[in-house]
Amino acid sequence: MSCEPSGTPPADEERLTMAKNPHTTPNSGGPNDKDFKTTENSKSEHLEAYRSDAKGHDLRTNQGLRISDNHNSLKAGERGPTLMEDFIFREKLNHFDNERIPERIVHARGAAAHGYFQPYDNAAQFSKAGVFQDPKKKTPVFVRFSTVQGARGSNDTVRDVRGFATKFYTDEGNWDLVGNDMPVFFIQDAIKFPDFVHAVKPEPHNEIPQGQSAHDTFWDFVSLMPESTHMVLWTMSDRAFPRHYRNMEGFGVHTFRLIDKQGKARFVKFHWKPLAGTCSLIWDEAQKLWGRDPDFNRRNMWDDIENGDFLEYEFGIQVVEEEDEHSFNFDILDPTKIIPEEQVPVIPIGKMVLNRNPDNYFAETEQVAFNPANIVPGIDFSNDPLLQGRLFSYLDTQMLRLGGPNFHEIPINQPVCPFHNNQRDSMHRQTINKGQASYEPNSIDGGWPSETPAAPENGGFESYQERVDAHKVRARSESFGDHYSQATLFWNSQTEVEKEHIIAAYTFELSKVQRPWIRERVIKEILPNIDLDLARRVGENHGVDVPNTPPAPPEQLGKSTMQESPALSLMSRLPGNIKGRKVAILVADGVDAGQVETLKKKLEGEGAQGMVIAPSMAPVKGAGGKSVSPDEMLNGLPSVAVDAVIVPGGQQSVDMLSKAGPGRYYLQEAYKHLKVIAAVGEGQGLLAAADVPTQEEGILLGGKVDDIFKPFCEALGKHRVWSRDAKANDMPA
Ligand code: HDE
Repeated sequence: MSCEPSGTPPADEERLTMAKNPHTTPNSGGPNDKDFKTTENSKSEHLEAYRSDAKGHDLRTNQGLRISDNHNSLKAGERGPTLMEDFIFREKLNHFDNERIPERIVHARGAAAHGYFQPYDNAAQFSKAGVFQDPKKKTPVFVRFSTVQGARGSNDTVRDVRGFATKFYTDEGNWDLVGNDMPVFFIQDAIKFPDFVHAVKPEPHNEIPQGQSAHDTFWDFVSLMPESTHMVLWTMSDRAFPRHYRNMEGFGVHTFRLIDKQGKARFVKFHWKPLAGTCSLIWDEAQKLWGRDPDFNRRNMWDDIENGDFLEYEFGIQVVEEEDEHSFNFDILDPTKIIPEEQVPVIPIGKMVLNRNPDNYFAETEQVAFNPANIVPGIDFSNDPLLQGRLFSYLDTQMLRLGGPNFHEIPINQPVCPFHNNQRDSMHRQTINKGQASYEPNSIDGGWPSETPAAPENGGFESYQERVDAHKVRARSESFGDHYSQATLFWNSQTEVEKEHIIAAYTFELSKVQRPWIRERVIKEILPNIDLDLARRVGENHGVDVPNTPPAPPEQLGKSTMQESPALSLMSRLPGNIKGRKVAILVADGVDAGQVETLKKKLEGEGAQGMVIAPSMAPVKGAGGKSVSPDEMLNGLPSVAVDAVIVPGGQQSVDMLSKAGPGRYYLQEAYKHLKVIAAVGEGQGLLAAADVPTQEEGILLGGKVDDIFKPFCEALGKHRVWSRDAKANDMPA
């Protein structure tokens, strides 16, 4: 049977003209060093040479041969064996067989976007880095968000840390800020990283569980490594499943250095503050989303960027003068510690906007290679032993993952400024280096490429000249000995609702641990050092008695100088508006189409998205005969995927939704997940049918859209109806 593609191919002449398009090769020389300046679009302009658009082109082999039949392999007779000679078939299969590259060892699942960074006018005083000098200049960035534990195909909404890695394509080379959405880490010394990762990853004998820390090896390791306690507590909080990447904070974690034009160095912590506020899912919702929409976070980012609703973050720094290095009750080089914002405020120094989706997931998001060692003049490292280890690890891992040392030539990894050196050859070399001399100094090629002096006006990189005078030892500084005081600070800074969620998280996670001695070790030997009440509550849920005093030695308990740091609660940065929120408008035949239209418009006016949800995708006949087109179906966009629900009027519509299980369930589930619910006119009947209380905070009823809209926006600005939490926990799933 012949199977030809449908559609009429273009006439021969037309096809030939289109195919004459000369194929582009990357400009290996790049722009002239001296004249070079990035623009906001320079990364996309730079990638232009590599973009391949097959529209209007003939199908050819990789050697350029036009293919006449892409449906049948070459056989000895129509029903005979395939011939070895079929080089077209073999080339195609061979390329396909080698399509996959090793996924990242950690942070395998990710989603990314392009955008720009623009400094405010106060940034240059802290660092001579070009990226901070001109408030009018936009530097292109590429940001990849990720989960840590799961494989590339795992779920988005698992309980995990999120990676927040930013590549700034600056005029002076790439600066990678490879951070996370939590400000501390599990271990203090990089030599423990393979142990930690082996413990958290799916267990080696059966590769279970995927994307989870709720298993024996993780809890075994962390309960034997008290330094992990602070970070584990963060991961037991709702921060571990953000509502949207736009609602996450980002942190450089380590202390770095900034160097100003005079050569003065200051210690610094880097922060990303989401302009849309901090919002998380709740655990039951996150779990349901594993099945309902495993791509929840990446889909929301993709859709929002396509809709022109961009992700925005403010970049901020905490600055510590060198002479104040030892003025804290912890060591600023210890990556299990934060510098509380109330102690050293975060100074806003710029803004980042993510406004363009990648063209190709593999070429950009998968092949991007971040490395904390990629810095530019004006930024430098500290001696944090975790950071020092990372400076080795990232380059090393790219060799295997991206197949050799030329991965910097992959378009997404190339700096946008020119780069020339005497490195040569190896796998997949793209650059065709001209000239005879690949060494320096040389007199054959005029001495090029040549060094750049380090003085600020010249731009050559120079490491900060820190004095180091010490014995070579394998040891941990005593100043890293406090493992609990900041965990206690985090716990004390949570609201009651957040504390309840943390207790539930420890209870759940430990319920998945098979070995009783590991559960007991966590409950008896770790949790009481954070807070006795936390330990008792988790202990009660596991039938384990808890000591009356913290069992850790005093040096591990540390001494906190602060009782609370309000900045550590997600509630301190609620959005306050409804921008970017998804609101379900539940409809069926007979709905008041006028109200639906008004609601959609008003929501759009506030920057939110009103999604019309109906029992099926068939057009809905409105009460007055006007039809309404559904955006999604009740079980296509379930309540777990939206932020709030509104039920408009129309008796027939409400009767239909009340009769149908999915209609009632939509409201019940939204109620359980603390969502704001509003009903207009007859819409109130659906609340009664679903047994959803009507006289409560966060339930808004009215005769007209105008009656409910303002209070609806105010309630949704707080993200959820927190006062409902205790009651909702008792509801059936
Ligand atoms: Fe990473 N980490 N890491 N890490 N990390 C990797 O690099 C490593 C650490 C972070 O979207 C790997 O290209 C060591 C802290 C992010 O591509 C690898 C240590 C923080 C990403 C690696 C750490 C991070 C990675 C795996 C302890 C927050 C994903 C693939 C010394 C500040 C970047 C790769 C992306 C990825 C090593 C600890 C963040 C193996 C040895 C702390 C966001 O090189």
